[in-house]
Amino acid sequence: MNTGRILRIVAAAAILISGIVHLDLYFNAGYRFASPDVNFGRSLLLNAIGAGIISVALVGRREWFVRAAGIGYAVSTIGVFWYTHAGNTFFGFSHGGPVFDPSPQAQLTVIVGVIAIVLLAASFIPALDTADAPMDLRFVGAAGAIAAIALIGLTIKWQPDDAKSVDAATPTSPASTETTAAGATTVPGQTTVVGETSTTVAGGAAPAAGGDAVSIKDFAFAAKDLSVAKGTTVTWTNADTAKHSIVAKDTSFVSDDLVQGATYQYTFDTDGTFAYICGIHPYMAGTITVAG
Ligand SMILES: [Cu+2]
Repeated sequence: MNTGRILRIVAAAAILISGIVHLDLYFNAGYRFASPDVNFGRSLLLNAIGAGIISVALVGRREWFVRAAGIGYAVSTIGVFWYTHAGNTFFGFSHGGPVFDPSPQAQLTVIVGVIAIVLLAASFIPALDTADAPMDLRFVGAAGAIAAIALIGLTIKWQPDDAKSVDAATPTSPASTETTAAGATTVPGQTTVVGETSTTVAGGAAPAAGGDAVSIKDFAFAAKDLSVAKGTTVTWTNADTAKHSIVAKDTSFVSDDLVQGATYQYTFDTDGTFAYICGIHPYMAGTITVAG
């Protein structure tokens, strides 16, 4: 095995890892539904599929454009990471603030991306890129199978987590209702969220009475884990300058992005523990436990 092929195989592994991370993010409701209007998940899926195709091609082929595609994948992936962390919006996703706080997934993606760029760039040095012996097709097939198992298999592995939380939170008795900040409207419940409202409280208008409060401050929910009685309306208030949002793991409630001072309310009419995260910073997590 020559140096060029080793460089390409290690780069292919790095790119495959990046693709798997993006697939994992796709099954993370906070990223997939980072924007209420745009399906950010499509760009995550596209990234994962592209990573799978490019990594298999890199194992089997040494053409310059295959290696260039690998570099292009890594550069554009890191580029989007940088772009969204600079306050810009990509497919409806924005990091939403000037704070540089990459998630563990983002850190891993950047590291493997840099590895892929360096190795593939090195493969353009003629001394390192001696011609391959003809590739054994079984080897290419095995690489393709590994990529397919990693991408499709892990897809299946991660689905039950979403399904589980949906099961746990599916209303069995009176369905959940959503209330506007004015407390006026209720939306007859269904697991699909319809018509929830988040409001910008310009003058600091008091949220509807009787709700339990969760403040969002310093990129954390407080209280992180809240227990309420059935029928309680919980009010989240964003005290940070950065935008945050509330996204139930089962997506039974999803707020718009909340600017500083904005509130979001949801009435819990079903027993259970409801995990949620911030759609912009998915490492921000909390739970609401509802007991009759
Ligand atoms: Cu946030």
